Amino acid sequence: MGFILLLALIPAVTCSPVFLPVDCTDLYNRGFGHSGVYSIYPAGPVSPVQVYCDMGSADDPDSGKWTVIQRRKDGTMNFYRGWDQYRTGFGQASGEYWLGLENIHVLSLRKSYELRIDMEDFDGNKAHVHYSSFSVGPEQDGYKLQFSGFKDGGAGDSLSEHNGQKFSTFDKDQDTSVTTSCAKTYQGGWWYGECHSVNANGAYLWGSSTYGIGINWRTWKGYEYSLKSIAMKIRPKQ
Ligand SMILES: [Ca+2]
Repeated sequence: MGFILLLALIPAVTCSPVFLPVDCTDLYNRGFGHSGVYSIYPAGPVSPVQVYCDMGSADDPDSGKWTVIQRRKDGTMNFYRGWDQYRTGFGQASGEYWLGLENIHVLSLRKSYELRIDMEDFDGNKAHVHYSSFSVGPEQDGYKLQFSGFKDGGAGDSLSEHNGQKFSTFDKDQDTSVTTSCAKTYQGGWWYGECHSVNANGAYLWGSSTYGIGINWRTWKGYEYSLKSIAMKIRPKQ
């Protein structure tokens, strides 16, 4: 009798809705309003991914809901890594990390995103940029970066040089420079062209940068200054 009752209950249990947030905006809309580390499921229930959610501030409800896809803040994580690591992601969601090209690509398939990049120097000055659309293509096309709709928050449009570029690492040169491996020369993994105006995954150098190898943003601090922090974050277009 008890056995039959149990069997009768199973369909009801397996059919109950499970909350599988695709991104931080889904979490925010379910009432998770605090910034911090959460699990998201861009590729479905079997592959949770840890991310940092920038949920903004309570007095400005429009400021948050951002899914952080890249973050540098203290130099604890080495970003000079090969293709496999950039493909799958590395680091700690509570600190410095790279979400992974495949995860970012899958997110791009699920929703239409906008992009914001926040940065800070070692004197406490802050700047940002905003793009109204952002996506990363499939691996067979080199995880090509696509964005549009620039809005300046003081940093300038250095990223435009990287629009449409494939991703390169020291062990996979897909940049447009025929004479050099940009990833090797500038010590990062990035959508290098010939070679860069932004080197967000370059070496962490606490300010003064050897030309082009640090965390550079050319139109804000130039090639000889490495930023204190930089974070790339996405959220669905409103
Ligand atoms: Ca090259």
